[in-house]
Amino acid sequence: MARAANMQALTSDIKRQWPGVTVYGIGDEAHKARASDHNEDDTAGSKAAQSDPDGRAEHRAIDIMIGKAFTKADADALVARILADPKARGRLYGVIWHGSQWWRSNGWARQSRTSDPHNDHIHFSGLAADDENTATWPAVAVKRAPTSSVEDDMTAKASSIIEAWGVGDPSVEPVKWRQRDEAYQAEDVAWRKRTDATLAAVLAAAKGLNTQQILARIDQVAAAESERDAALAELVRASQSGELTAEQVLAKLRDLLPAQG
Ligand SMILES: [Ca+2]
Ligand SMILES: [Ca+2]
Ligand SMILES: [Zn+2]
Repeated sequence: MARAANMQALTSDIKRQWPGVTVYGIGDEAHKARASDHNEDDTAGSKAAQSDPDGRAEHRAIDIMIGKAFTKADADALVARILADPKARGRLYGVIWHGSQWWRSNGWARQSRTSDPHNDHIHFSGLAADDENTATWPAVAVKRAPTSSVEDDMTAKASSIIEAWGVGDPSVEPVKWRQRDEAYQAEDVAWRKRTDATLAAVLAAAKGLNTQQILARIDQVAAAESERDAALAELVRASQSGELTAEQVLAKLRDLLPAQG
């Protein structure tokens, strides 16, 4: 009696990701009455959904129970990640979760499941051909969203400032902006490069800003008044000398880049 290594690897990865989660394998009495991957193959009288010719009794289905350690939101996200990952799907025979089921035999199209909807657990059936696949299941790992930080906050603030500056006047149509951009470029490429370099220095000084994104925005409206250049240079000097904090640099930048209209 054993769980196929493929599904043991999935079990281990899930338990590592959600310590305390309950995972069942071998089926209960109800399962024994019908074909199920919870029933072991190579076992007299056992109704396994899949069997292989290796002579070893194996079950290939696991049930991941919803509970404190593994919430419905966790389950929703896990199923989505698994189904979205061709490698993960390739190791599976079927998935049942919360009124839906996806089967290899059906090309992994979602089908609704009204009877026995599996609202309190995910059912994963492993593919018999992958029994010996001991590789990890990268799709299990929760991809952490970027952590909220001072830097992220600063980037968001700077983006909104630039946004307000660049597109602050909704009456200015995109085409007009594009025409203006082209004219500006023809006018004074060297000036723009100098301004861009100055701005890049300012933004690099203001730690955590998305310099590329901001420069792209600035590039669109690059040829503003040349006196701004001097003000920015002063801002660079003040930030590099430590006279201004990153927050103060942002505040000054806001003043230098007033919203249109
Ligand atoms: Ca077997
Ligand atoms: Ca096997
Ligand atoms: Zn099950």
